[in-house]
Amino acid sequence: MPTQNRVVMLVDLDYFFAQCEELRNPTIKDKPVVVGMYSGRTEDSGAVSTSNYIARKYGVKSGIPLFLAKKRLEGVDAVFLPVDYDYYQQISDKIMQILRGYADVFEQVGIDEAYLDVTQKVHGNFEETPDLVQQMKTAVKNQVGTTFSVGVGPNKLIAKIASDKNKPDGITVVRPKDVEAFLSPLPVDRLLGVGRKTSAKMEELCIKTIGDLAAYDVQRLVELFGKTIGVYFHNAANGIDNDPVQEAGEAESISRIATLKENTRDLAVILQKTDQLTDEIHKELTQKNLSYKQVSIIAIMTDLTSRSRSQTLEQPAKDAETIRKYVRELFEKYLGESELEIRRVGVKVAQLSKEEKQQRQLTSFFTS
Ligand code: TTP
Ligand code: MG
Repeated sequence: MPTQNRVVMLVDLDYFFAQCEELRNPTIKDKPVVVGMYSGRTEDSGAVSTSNYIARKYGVKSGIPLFLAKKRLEGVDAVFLPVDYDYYQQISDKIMQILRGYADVFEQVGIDEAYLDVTQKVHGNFEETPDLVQQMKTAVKNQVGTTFSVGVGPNKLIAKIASDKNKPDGITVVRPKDVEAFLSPLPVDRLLGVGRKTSAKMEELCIKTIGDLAAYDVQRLVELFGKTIGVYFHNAANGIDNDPVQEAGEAESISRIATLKENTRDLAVILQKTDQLTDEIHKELTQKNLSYKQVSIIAIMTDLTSRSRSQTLEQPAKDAETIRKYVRELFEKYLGESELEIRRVGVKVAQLSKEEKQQRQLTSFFTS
C-alpha cells in the first residue's frame, strides 16, 4: 500500500483519568472532577493530572498545581481524587482490546492513545470512516462505558492534530485534499517538536502559523535548525509524514540465551550466567527507553527439551535488580520441580512499553 494513500486514525480517550473515576462512581458526573498527583509533602502539594470538562470551565486542567485548582474551585461542590493508575490501566486495556479489532494495524501510544491504520477496513475511502468510528464508539460505550475522540487523516501527523479539534466524544476527518486548509491557520507550536523555545525563534522569523512555516524556504530552515530538524519542520508543515502505524509494546520481548560452562543444577552457577544475560537485556531496555511487565526464564535441559517459567509484575519496572530477583525466584522454584541437569539458560522480559506519557509530562511540568 503506497504511504500516500493511507487512512490513519488517532483515538484519544476523553479526560481519561477523570472519566475512569466517573465510571467507577457515576454520582460525581455532574460535578467538577479533579484527579491529582499528590506529592505528599503537604496536603495540597502536587499537580493536576487531569480534570473533567466541567472542571476545565473553571480553568482547572492538567499540570496546574493542586492548590491553585482548589482555589479556582473554592465554594464549588467539586471532587478531588488521587491517581489510581492500576485502575485506569485496566480500563485502558479493555478499550484498547476492543479498538484493536477495528484496525488493520494497531499501535498503542501510552495509556490513552492509539493509532489505527484502517486503510483496508474502509477500502481507502475517507467517506467510510465516520461509519467505522461510530461502530467503534458504540462498542466501547456499550462494553466499557467511556467516550473518546478521533482524528482521521492520511498520516499520523494529521490524525493526531485532528483528534484535538472536537473534544470530547468528537470526530474530525481531514481528507487529503483538505490537509493544507486544515493545517495552515494553526499555530506553529501544534507541530510535534515545536516547543516554547523553537516557536519563539520562529516568531522572530515571522513564522506564526503552520502555513507560514510551510511557505518558508527549506534551505533556510536547514541552515537554522540543522538538516534533520529543518527538513522535518518543512515536511510536517506541509502535512507530509511517512511514519507507518506499527504494532508495538505488548507483543515484543527482549531475550538472551547462553550455554553454561558445564551442565548443572547448581543455582549459583546458573545465576552467575543469568546475571550477565540480565545486564545485556537491561542495557537494551535502557537504550530503547522501555519498561517491562513480565520476566521469564528459559531452561534447556541436557536432553535438549526446553522449559520456561514466567512471572508478571504488578507494576511495570525498568531496573535490572527486579529482573534478577524474579529470575532467581523462578529458577529456585523450577529446580525444585525438575530432576534434569540444565545445559543452556535464558532470560526474557516482555510486555514492554515506552515511558508513560503521564510521567513524562509531569516531569517536564515540574522541571520547566
Ligand atoms: P490527555 O489525553 O492529554 O488528556 P485527557 O485524556 O485527560 O483529556 P482530553 O479529553 O483532552 O484528551 O492525557 C491522558 C491522561 O494522561 C490524562 O487523563 C491524565 C494523564 N496526564 C497527566 O497525568 N499529566 C498531564 O500533564 C497530562 C497532559 C496528562
Ligand atoms: Mg485524552
